[in-house]
Amino acid sequence: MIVVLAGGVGAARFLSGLIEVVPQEEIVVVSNTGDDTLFHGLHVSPDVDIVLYTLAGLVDEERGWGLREDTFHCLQALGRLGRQTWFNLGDRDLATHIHRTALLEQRHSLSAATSSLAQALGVKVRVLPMSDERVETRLQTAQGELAFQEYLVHRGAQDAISGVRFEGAESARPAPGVLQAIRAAEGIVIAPSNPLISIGPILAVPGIRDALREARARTVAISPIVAGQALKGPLAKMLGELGMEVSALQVSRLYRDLAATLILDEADRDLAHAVTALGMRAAVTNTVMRGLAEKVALAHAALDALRPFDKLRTSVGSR
Ligand code: FO1
Repeated sequence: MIVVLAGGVGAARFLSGLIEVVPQEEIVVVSNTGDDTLFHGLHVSPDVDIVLYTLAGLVDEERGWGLREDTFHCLQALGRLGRQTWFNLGDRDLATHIHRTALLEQRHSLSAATSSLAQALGVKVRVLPMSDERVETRLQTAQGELAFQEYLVHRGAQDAISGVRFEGAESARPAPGVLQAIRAAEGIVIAPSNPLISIGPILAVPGIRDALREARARTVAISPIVAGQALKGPLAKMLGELGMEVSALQVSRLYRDLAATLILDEADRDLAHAVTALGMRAAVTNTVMRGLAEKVALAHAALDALRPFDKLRTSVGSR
């Protein structure tokens, strides 16, 4: 069984390659829920939905979120009523949030709601929220503290950040099955997601970081930074604002206690020795996933990196 720690779009793209290589039933996703928020009274769980829609083959590929060919009539009608419309909830996407919210109101857990959605969408991968309890990613800016979607979508990530906090994390518990999956996994992949605001909230749930530390030898991380730029989203900007280097080497510094291997892009081959000096193995391959062939190749590279070192064909050490 392979466990994947996942944020949104980057993780979902990686997973769409992984399911071509590993049977869905043998994959467990631990999903970030720090982005979750209430819109119009509905519980929206963006990273969970991005992964579910992608695995179901229903995602809008261009945006990376939402459902393909969805319409926005309800949102327009809400706008006419004076309601906020900056978060684009499609008409069919709304069904997901209505169903999840109804289940939560009937005292089902977020895990149960996620499993119900996965089943309805025909997704066989086990998608687990990191926690059934509320953990909210909040960003410190000159405008004060902003909720994650407010920062990212409403304000277009324009504010410089001076800190990140995960409200509720201290008292949250890992969702049922998360720690067991990490302990039982043959391999763990930290997807090419934002380490600060996608993987960070998962690690902030007490117990998860410790379980991962114990599984370090079986863990590989994929750098979401390529040639000093983020594959997607505001990661490069955030690292710079927090005084960190914008490079795959910085990713290595963030994950060195959790993962034995870091997968770097070909463009960052020069950093391999510095990564090794930090105590991680470096595997170099193409990490930019444009089409399915590249996603599948990256999945193979991750699985190769999970094999013992002497079998690691992509590693710099064996060249
Ligand atoms: N991202 C946007 O940039 N703009 C949106 O209007 C937006 C709507 C949205 C609706 C449902 C959903 O599941 C995701 C949505 N996202 C939107 C993506 C989301 O804000 C982020 O990409 C994730 O939170 C980060 O992984």
